[in-house]
Formats: sequence, structure tokens, C-alpha cells
Amino acid sequence: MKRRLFALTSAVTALLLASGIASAQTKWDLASAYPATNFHSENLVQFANDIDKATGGKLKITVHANAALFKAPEIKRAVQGGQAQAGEIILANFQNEWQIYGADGLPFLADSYDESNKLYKVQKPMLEKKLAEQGMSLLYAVAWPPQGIYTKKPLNSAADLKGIKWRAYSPATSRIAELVGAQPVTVQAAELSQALATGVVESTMTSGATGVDSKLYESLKYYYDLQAWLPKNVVLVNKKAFEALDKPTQDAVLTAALAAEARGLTASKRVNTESLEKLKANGVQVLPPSAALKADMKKVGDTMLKEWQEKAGPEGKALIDAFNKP
Ligand code: PCA
Repeated sequence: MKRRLFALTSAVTALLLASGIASAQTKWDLASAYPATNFHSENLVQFANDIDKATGGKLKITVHANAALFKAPEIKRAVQGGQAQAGEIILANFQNEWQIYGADGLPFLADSYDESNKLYKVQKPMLEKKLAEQGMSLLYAVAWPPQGIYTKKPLNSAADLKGIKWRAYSPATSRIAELVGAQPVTVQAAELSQALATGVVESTMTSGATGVDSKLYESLKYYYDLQAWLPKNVVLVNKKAFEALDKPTQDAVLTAALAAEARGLTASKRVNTESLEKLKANGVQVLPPSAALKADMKKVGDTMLKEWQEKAGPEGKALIDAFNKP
């Protein structure tokens, strides 16, 4: 009797394991690089909560903000290798690996929310294909607010940037520094406040959002609202981890991703307006660029687009042609 009961228990256990019921809850880590209070990070937490609710707790995603799990440049490889099942990256960081990743980091190619959406539409199928080859899927994308220049002193033209220590976050923002004669120093957002406080950098080109997140207003009192480009963060998932989910859970992830993309765009626009107000409230002069500064930076943008096209080849040409189609 005892032996038969044992046999029966083993059979039931085997069945449960085979059907996946015995391991009903899946836990994922999602690595991100920006502070918990940043709008992208808040959106990620909402995304994870939506999935938790929709799956009745079957898929639990822990968001590790502020580069707590992996540093910004390491997140892509961590998701690819499955060290984190999911992660958020800024595409422009990976331009050296593949030029198409850097298209939305080029000055003045797509310089408004509408243009940024248009660029994303033509970039998306290319990104999906490349990421699939690398064992990942793209869940959603959200643009940062438009990028402008923070400095300690007033800027009349790009010549005033000569020799100053310029914080870059991507290959393109380093290239801008080179072209204007500044000294590029790559520092990711998680270390930006410290780099400023210790004098490692004294200017940067980023959004109002990061100006508030990293309290740039404490030492940088001028913000030139160039609205030069809107780099995108994308949320990636390891393909094997995604495929291991049952169909209803996969659907819940995709549905939550769609909602997160729409919510992220609305948040980005709201944060753009609010953060410029917060900068002003903290003593920053938020100014339109002078005609000379604008013209200088446009020239930088033209050079960079040319350089990008040379490196990006036929794929880059296809992207720009599709983007320029009315
Ligand atoms: N903030 C991020 C990237 C773009 C932005 O607006 C940063 O400065 O690192």
C-alpha cells in the first residue's frame, strides 16, 4: 500500500512538472540605468505591475533602476546572455556596434516628437531583425525629451565650447565635442552628479529630464534649448526567456508593452515641459540658442550625418530614404 501511494505521488509530481504547474511563477530581473524617479523607470515599474496583474502573479518582474544590476553599456549584453531576462538601453549607446542603433542620436535628423516617431517607424523593423539575430526581442521604445546644452557660462556660439570638459553619454555626443573643440568625457547618467561635483565635467548635452534627475542646476546655470534630437530608450527581452512563457503570459507582456509605449510618450512630453520649469525654479537660465550657436550646431549635425551615412552604407541609405519620404 505504502509503495503504491509512493508510486502515485511520483506520477502526480512528474505530471505537474511536465505541465509546468509545479513551477507556476516565473521571476525576471529587468536592468535599467536611470534613477528610480526618472519617467522611464517609473514607466518600467508600471509595466511590471501591469504584467503582474494581468497574469495573476505568474510573471513577476523586478526592475533594478539606476544601473544597480548592470552599468548602462553592459545591459544589452546581459539581456543577450540571459544574465538579466530583460533590460532597458539607450539605443544611441550602441552606434559603434551597428550604425542604425545610432540614427536617433544624430543632431537635427529627427528633432521633434513627430519626427522622432517617424524615424522610429522606419527604424523599428531593422531593429527587430538585428535584435532577433542577437537573441532578443524589442518590447517597446520611448523617446527622451529633446536635447540641449548645459554650461556654466553663457554661450554665444560653438566657439565658446572650445577646450571645456564636455560630458558625453554616447559615441555621437563625444563626436559633437570633438567637432566643436571641447574635451569629451564619457559618463553615464548614474555617475553624472558625481562627475560634475568633482569637476570631471563642466558641460553636457542632454534633456531637461536628466538636468532635474541629476540636479545639474546645482552647478550648470545655463541651458540652451536646442531641441537637437530625441534619443530613444528601448526595452529588450531575452528571446529564450520570452519563449519559455506560456501563451497567455506572452500576450500579457506584449499588451503591457503597447500600453507602456503610449504612456511613455505622454510622460516624455509632460516631463519635457515640467523639467524646464523646474530648471528655471532652481536658478537656471533656460534660453533659446542664438542664431550663431544654432547654425554652428547644425553644421556639426550635417558633418555627423555625412559621417554616419558613410559608415552605415546601403542600410543607412534605405533608412534615410524611407525617413525622408513625405
Ligand atoms: N538623458 C540621458 C540620455 C539622454 C537624456 O536625455 C543621459 O543624459 O544620460
